[in-house]
This record gives sequence, C-alpha cells and structure tokens, in this order.
Amino acid sequence: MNTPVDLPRFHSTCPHDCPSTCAIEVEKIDSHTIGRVYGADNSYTQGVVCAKVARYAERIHHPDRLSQPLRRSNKKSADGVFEPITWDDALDIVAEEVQSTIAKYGAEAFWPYHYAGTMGLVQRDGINRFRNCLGTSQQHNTFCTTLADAGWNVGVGAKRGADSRLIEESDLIVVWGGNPVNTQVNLMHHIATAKKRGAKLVVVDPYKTGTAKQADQHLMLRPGTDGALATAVMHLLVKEGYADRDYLSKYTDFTAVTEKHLSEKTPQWAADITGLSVQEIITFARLYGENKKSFIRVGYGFSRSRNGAVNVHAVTCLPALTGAWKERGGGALYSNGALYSNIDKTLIEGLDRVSDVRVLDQSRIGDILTGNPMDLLDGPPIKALFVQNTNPAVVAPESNKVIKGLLREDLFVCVHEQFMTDTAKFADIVLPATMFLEHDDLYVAGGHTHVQMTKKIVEPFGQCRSNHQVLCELAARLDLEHPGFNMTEWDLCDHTLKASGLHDAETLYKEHWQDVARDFEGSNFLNGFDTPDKKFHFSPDWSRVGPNYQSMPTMPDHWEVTDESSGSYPYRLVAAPARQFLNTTFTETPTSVKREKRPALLVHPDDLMALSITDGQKVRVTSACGNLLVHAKAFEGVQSGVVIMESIWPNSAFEEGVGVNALVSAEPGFPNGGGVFHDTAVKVESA
Ligand SMILES: Nc1nc2c(c(=O)[nH]1)N[C@H]1C(S)=C(S)[C@@H](COP(=O)(O)OP(=O)(O)OC[C@H]3O[C@@H](n4cnc5c(=O)[nH]c(N)nc54)[C@H](O)[C@@H]3O)O[C@H]1N2
Ligand SMILES: Nc1nc2c(c(=O)[nH]1)N[C@H]1C(S)=C(S)[C@@H](COP(=O)(O)OP(=O)(O)OC[C@H]3O[C@@H](n4cnc5c(=O)[nH]c(N)nc54)[C@H](O)[C@@H]3O)O[C@H]1N2
Ligand code: SF4
Ligand SMILES: [Mo]
Repeated sequence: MNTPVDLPRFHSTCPHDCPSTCAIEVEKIDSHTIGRVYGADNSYTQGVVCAKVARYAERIHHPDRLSQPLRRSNKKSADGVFEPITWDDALDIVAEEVQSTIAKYGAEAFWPYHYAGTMGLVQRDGINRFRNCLGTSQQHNTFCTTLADAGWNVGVGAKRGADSRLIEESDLIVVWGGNPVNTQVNLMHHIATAKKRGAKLVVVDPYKTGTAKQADQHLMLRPGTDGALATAVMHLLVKEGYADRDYLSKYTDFTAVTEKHLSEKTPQWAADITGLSVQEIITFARLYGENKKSFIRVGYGFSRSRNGAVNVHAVTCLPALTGAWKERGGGALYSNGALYSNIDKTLIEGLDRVSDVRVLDQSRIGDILTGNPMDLLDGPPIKALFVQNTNPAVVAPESNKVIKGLLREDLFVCVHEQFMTDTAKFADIVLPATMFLEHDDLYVAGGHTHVQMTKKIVEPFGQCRSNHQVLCELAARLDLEHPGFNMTEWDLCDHTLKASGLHDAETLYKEHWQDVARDFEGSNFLNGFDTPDKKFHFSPDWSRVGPNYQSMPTMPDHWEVTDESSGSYPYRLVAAPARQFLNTTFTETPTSVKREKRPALLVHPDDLMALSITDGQKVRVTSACGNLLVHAKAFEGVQSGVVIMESIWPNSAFEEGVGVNALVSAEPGFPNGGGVFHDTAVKVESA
C-alpha cells in the first residue's frame, strides 16, 4: 500500500499478549483504512514497536479476515465448510444451544472459554460477567503466567518489581529465560541505552536467541535446570563474600540453615545438571556479585516446566542475597500485574454474581472435552463451548486430544474470531470479531506501569462485532441482567476507572496514559516485601501459592520432575516463540510468514550426524503424547541433546496437520498448574 505522507495519527495501545503493551500512534488514511503504526513517545515505549505491529495494516486489511457470521454445512472436520447467515440467526442459534444445554445438563455443561487475543480489560474479561451471570463452568487460566506467578509470589509476595525504566541505570542486566528480541523488543531499547554506558548483558537461555547474540555472556543451559544454576551462583556469592549480611537479616528469612544448604550446592554439582562449565558458572557469579546495580528481567520461558515455579523462585533469591534491591537499577522484575490490583472490575467481570461452580483447567481442555472425569471434577460433560480470544486447537497442550474433543458431534461449538483459525474450523457457528482499532478499551501492562485508554479509530470491517457487543446480544437473548450488559464499552471503562480512583476515560484518553508506578522504595520493597511477615523468603511456603505443594523443595534447588530425556526419548524440546508471530496471531500475515519461512526443528550438527540426518531433511519428532513431521535445521547455538522449535505455527502449516503442541504434555506444573510448553522429551528420526 502506498501511504501518503503526513497522515493524521491517532493514539492507541497494542492489544496483544505481550508485556510491552506499547503506546502507539496509528496513521489513518480514511474511515476504514490505516497506514503505518509507530511507537509513541511514552517513557517505556520510547518510540519503539515491533515490526509485526508496525505493519498492522497487513492484518487489519487482510483479505482472509472474517467478515460475516457463518454456519457449518458439513460434518465436523479440520476442513470445515461454512455458509453465511445473518447475525440474528447466528446469535439465536447460539442462545438456543446454550439454553437447551443448560436445561438438559445444567449450566456447568456450558464452558465459555477465552484467553488473551486482546488484553483490553473489557474485550478480554467481559466473558467473566457472562460466565458469572449464567453460573457456567469457570476457567483456571494456566496457559501463561501460573507457574511464574507461583515462583515469584512465594518469595517476593506480590507480582510487581523494579521499574523497568531504571534498567538504563543498571551496570548488569540479566535476561533470564526470556527472549525480548522476539517477545518484547522495547526492553532491548532500554538495555541498549544501559550498554552504551558500559553495562553488561547476560542471557540465560537454552539456545542462542537473538537476545543471546547481543549478550556479553550467554549461559546456554539445559532446559529446566535454572534452579541448579541459581543455587550454585548463591553458593559462590556466599563463599566469596558477596552476600549482603545486613540486608539479609533485615529483609529476608535467610538463616544458618539456608547457608548450610547452599554450601553443598557446588558449581560442579550445577555443571553436571545444567551442562554449563564450572568456569561459566563462576564467571557469572562473580559478575553478579561485583555489580550491585544488577537488574534481573525474569522471563516466562524458564517457568514453562514442571519444576518452573521452583526455578523462578531460585532466581528471585539472587537480588535478595546481594541486596541488589537497594540500588537504583538493581533488583528484578517479572511482571507488574499487582500494580493494577486496585482496579475495580466488578462491572466488567460481574464480580457481584460469582457463584460456587467448578473451575476447569484451561490447559487441560483436551482431557476436559474428551470427558476425563478427573478433569471434569466429577461434574457433567461439556456440551457447549463458546470460544473468544484464543485458538486452543493450536496453543493448548496435547492438541491431538483437543482436536478429538472438538470433533465430537454432540458438542456445540461457537468461535468468535478475526480469522478462520484451526479452532474456528471445528465450530458450528463462527462469528466475526472486530480488531482493537475498531473498538474502545482499557489496558494495563505487565512490563511497565501505565494504564491506557483507547478509542475506535476506524469503522469495523464487514459485519464484525466486538466481544462486548456479542456478549451483550447473547445476554439479552438469555435474559441475563447486569448493568455491564447495558453499557457501551466506553462507559464501562469510564465507570471502572472512576471506581478505581484513576483518571476518567476522556482524561485518560486525552493524556494517553497514566503512570501508576510506585516510588523507588516501594517498587524495590525497601519498606518490606509483600509476604505476610514482610520478608523475602529463601525457604518458601509453597502452600501459599497452590494446592500441589507437598513434594516441593523448601529451599532453592534443582527439582528433578521434568520430562527427562531417556533411551526412548533422548532429546529435550523447547517450543519457544517465533519473532514474527505472537502465539498464533500474525501466522496469517504474509510478511510474517515469509520471514519465518516454515516450521523447523533446530538440531545441533553433532546430533544430526549421530542421527544420520542432513540439514533440511524431513524428520519425525515423537514424544509420549504425539508425533509430527518437520524439517530439521542444523544449528550450533544449542547444547547437544536439546532441540528447538520456534512456533506457534498453525497445525495446518505441518504436513500431516499436526502441530507442535501435539508433542507437549498437558500435565500441570507444580504447585498450581500451568502449561509446561518447554518441558518435553522427544525422539527424532529421519522420515
Ligand atoms: N514475537 C513474539 N512475541 C511474543 C510472543 C510470541 O509468541 N512471539 N508471545 C507473547 C506471550 S503470550 C508471552 S507470555 C511472552 C513470553 O515471552 P518470554 O518471557 O520471552 O517467554 P517464552 O516465550 O516462553 O520463552 C522465552 C525464552 O525462554 C527460553 N527457555 C525455555 N525453557 C527455558 C529454561 O528452562 N530455562 C531458561 N533459562 N530459558 C528457557 C526459550 O528458549 C526462549 O528463548 O511473549 C509475548 N510476546
Ligand atoms: N508450543 C507452545 N505453545 C504455547 C506457548 C509456547 O510458548 N509454545 N505459549 C503459551 C502462551 S504463553 C500463551 S499466552 C498461549 C496463547 O494462546 P492464545 O491466547 O490462544 O493466543 P493466540 O494464538 O494469539 O490466539 C488469540 C486469538 O484471539 C483472536 N483475537 C484477537 N483479538 C480478538 C478480539 O478482540 N476478539 C476475538 N473474539 N478474538 C480476538 C486472534 O485472532 C487469535 O486467533 O499459548 C500458549 N501455547
Ligand atoms: S512489542 Fe508487543 S506490545 Fe509492542 S507492538 Fe509488538 S506485540 Fe505489541
Ligand atoms: Mo503468554
């Protein structure tokens, strides 16, 4: 598209599931058309956005966008055939199916299912109001943050941390188990500013990512072994006098027992577990000990293992040991979610209507739809599913089972979507959804500290309707009464903001964002941590953060519960995010697909040789859960024995229509569940 110069620009916020929640400016060509997207001049975004969102015109004006309601006209299959119907007919069918399901099997047989296609509070979480008013099955959100939340909260007490803008004042930045070059590019901008001042960057990641390539030290460990690395680093910090004894006694529960425990966790012990050399561990420990202005940016990646919460907790012990929290530019950040906990979501989520119903594990949708009684918590089978904002046929673990469930002829499925995703293909009714530039919403951010308000910039494409509109229409048909169903999106935001003591919607929109950061002392817990005794906990009480805590280690350690490689499955698979996609979003835009080329399995050249496989050859990858075909690619930046598949390509991008999550187990992580996407032992064979 040729974009004329000097187009008017409108403020908005990137809605995608990304810690950056970039403040953006969108060029508007006419009432239906946008030009390019730019980063706004916000103190965190700093004018930077990722390439995939800069070219958002490719997505919003995509020729394959859903534009009208559709009804399935063939038997359920991965190749759904659909015919257009009117909105009224489509909504009537959905309402009738919901009503008859509830009449026959009870409200818990209906499962509204959602996740984070948009992060706007109204468009994402309004489905909770719908659930609460109907008394349907609820959802335990375990795709993404559960494991990291548990690991962070058990020691620190609340999901917040050091101000990410202070990275620019740090002397050492440790990006631990995240790949911001792919997943939150403006963090790299802050790191680059620090590097210009001479700061060092360390990256802890099983493979040489774009972020690792920029590091002064890359600790390329085996997946699932971060607890061992962090514990051995603590062993050295104590031994070599880098522990801040005053800080430890004032702010933490560190005792002689902790010290005795650490004294046994030698670098050699960790080297054997992690596959790193003793020298690499010593070098990192000294670098960390010598630089008190050290900022650990805790990523999600290393939490996505069965022992992920234990690993995250072990890493949070480091700044508590050296007292790095005392320094500007020191400490750690995982997410700032708790900064917004005072936002009153009663109207949006119908929190005044919560009832005692079962809560089903989002990641176990395969077992749930195929009727596993344990997962159904001895309740009725799911007979109707309403999906908004997520693509579970691809993103959920054990996708073969998810698809088996979606294929059930006795299961009514409605999917509200922007594209004909692999999930929508199994639907009985498909409804077309607006994109963020076509509706109003309110955003908070994990990676920074701003609340933002956005207004529709262009008219909805075709007959698309927003999530809020669709829920209100269904609520009317189902006689649900709640003030939230009678308000516009804007009014919902306005009431919510006012009830929360924030700027009203119009002011917030005009000012673009409101910074809710705490001061330095508050952010860095210098008035105490958010645990019951105000101390950081080296000895975590896991029972505080989840029900399955009984066997968990009570000190920082390596915990051997991962899907370890064995004779049958000799490789460890990491299913990391691809740069040009955002989960499965953008897998439809031509430039993203062109840049990612095709699904690939990155394999160390020594392993390729041992397997008698050549670079580019097709291989079959098998785990205990499933198998798929993919092309192998020689890649030196990974330990022998570890393989990487950047994703999440649609299942239909694979030769047999089976994608990466067919390999990933739906076993819940400890202690509170959570998807173990990077914890899979596999076999690789030439196909
Ligand atoms: N381009 C792009 N951006 C995204 C996404 C995307 O898919 N693509 N997804 C978005 C979403 S929903 C989220 S939650 C965030 C996630 O963003 P991140 O916090 O970056 O987390 P992950 O995406 O899970 O994985 C990041 C890195 O963790 C590494 N990793 C895996 N296992 C281990 C381990 O055991 N130890 C260590 N040290 N590292 C490990 C992987 O190799 C990978 O490089 O990104 C968001 N942004
Ligand atoms: N192998 C592997 N699997 C993973 C991960 C991994 O790292 N590796 N990461 C996991 C993580 S961290 C996450 S968060 C999940 C993410 O899983 P999902 O939340 O399912 O993320 P997406 O695949 O991006 O799907 C979001 C869908 O919502 C749609 N959508 C966007 N905006 C709207 C809207 O306003 N209305 C409606 N109705 N629809 C909308 C988009 O078109 C898209 O199809 O995936 C998990 N799965
Ligand atoms: S970096 Fe993340 S928040 Fe920013 S524009 Fe890209 S996807 Fe959106
Ligand atoms: Mo996520």
